[in-house]
Amino acid sequence: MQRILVTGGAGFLGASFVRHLMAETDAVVTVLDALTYAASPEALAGLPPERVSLVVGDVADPATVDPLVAAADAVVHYAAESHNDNALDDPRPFLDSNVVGTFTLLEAIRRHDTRLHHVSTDEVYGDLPLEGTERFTPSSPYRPSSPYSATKAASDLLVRAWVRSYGVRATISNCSNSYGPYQHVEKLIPRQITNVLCGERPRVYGSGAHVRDWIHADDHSSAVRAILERGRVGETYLIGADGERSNRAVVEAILELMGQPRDAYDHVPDRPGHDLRYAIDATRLRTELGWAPRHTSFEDGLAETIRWYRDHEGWWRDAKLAAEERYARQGR
Ligand code: NAD
Ligand code: TDX
Repeated sequence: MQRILVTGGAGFLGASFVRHLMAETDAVVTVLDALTYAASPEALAGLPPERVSLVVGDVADPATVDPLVAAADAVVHYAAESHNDNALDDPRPFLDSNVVGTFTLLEAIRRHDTRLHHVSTDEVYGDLPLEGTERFTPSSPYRPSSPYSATKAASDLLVRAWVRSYGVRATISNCSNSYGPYQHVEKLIPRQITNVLCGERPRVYGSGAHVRDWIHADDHSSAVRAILERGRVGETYLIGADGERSNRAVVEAILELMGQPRDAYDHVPDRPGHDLRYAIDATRLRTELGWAPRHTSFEDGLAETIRWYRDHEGWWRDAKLAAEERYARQGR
């Protein structure tokens, strides 16, 4: 039986991973989460209390982090500020949580020689040309273009340096855009679904030709577990499920699945510095670790996600109001 510390375990993906561990393993989990605006402790409701406990605290606070790392067999690090539009407005919390937070965790990992898996993003590699078939690989150069992705790149480089200089036992994953239940309504897919549910038109940044490589949160979680259990220490694994779609195509699919005309959306001013295209080559994960996604149809995953938001208005209503106030200030 493993004792696993999951930082950011009350967020969209951290909680998905905790639910995955509960269903698929006999691990005992401690969640460390600061419960920022993005957290959703409801996503942990109903899990067995003898196997999941929540510690409310900051991953950048050594006094909080050290005893939790000392008591764990492994740490999976999700905690981060995660939204690009917020980072453009106010980058400071991204430096504190993503960079200083990862540094603080690494120092505790080093003291206690605990296994670490660091959860990161494909955005550290910058973007790819819109036209073309090139994809990110584990040896793609780091070329972050936004304040958020720069802090995630910094956190990855810290992990790599702690592996090389101090021999910490860490792996890194860089995953593409994830979707599914409990994703904060500030993100593309839940924002547009809840817009339609509220009688508002979806809002596409710029031309909407920008491409993201979508993966269901459940598949992101199963990949992280495969890497934690069978990944080679010191290695980077890219996680993706061949789900490239333009933002326009995603919004049109949402509209169609929700019984609206496919063109019933608006173009709004573009995000400054907006990355054009992300695409993942997950060969290492598939061949070395034998991982494969379970959600192979994006349209089915989207339909299921739409049903979830339709059935959980009480969960998203207040967050939606706050997110839309932020967007109104940004003109998006
Ligand atoms: P999220 O914003 O939904 O959740 C982040 C969680 O971290 C929240 O519960 C928040 O309270 C917590 N947190 C933030 N700062 C903290 C701090 N200083 N101390 C403790 N807890 C803190 O984000 P998410 O979408 O679940 O992303 C989780 C991780 O996965 C992030 O590291 C992100 O970079 C990475 N990632 C996300 C995606 C995606 O598409 N969502 C894709 C690839 C990688
Ligand atoms: O209203 C919108 N309209 C729109 O066109 C919103 C919210 C977004 N967009 C565009 C911007 C992006 O091209 O949709 C795309 C996806 O946007 P986000 O959901 O904000 O995600 P992105 O910026 O691509 O980053 C996501 O994937 C990588 C996560 O938020 C990150 O945490 C993760 O690292």
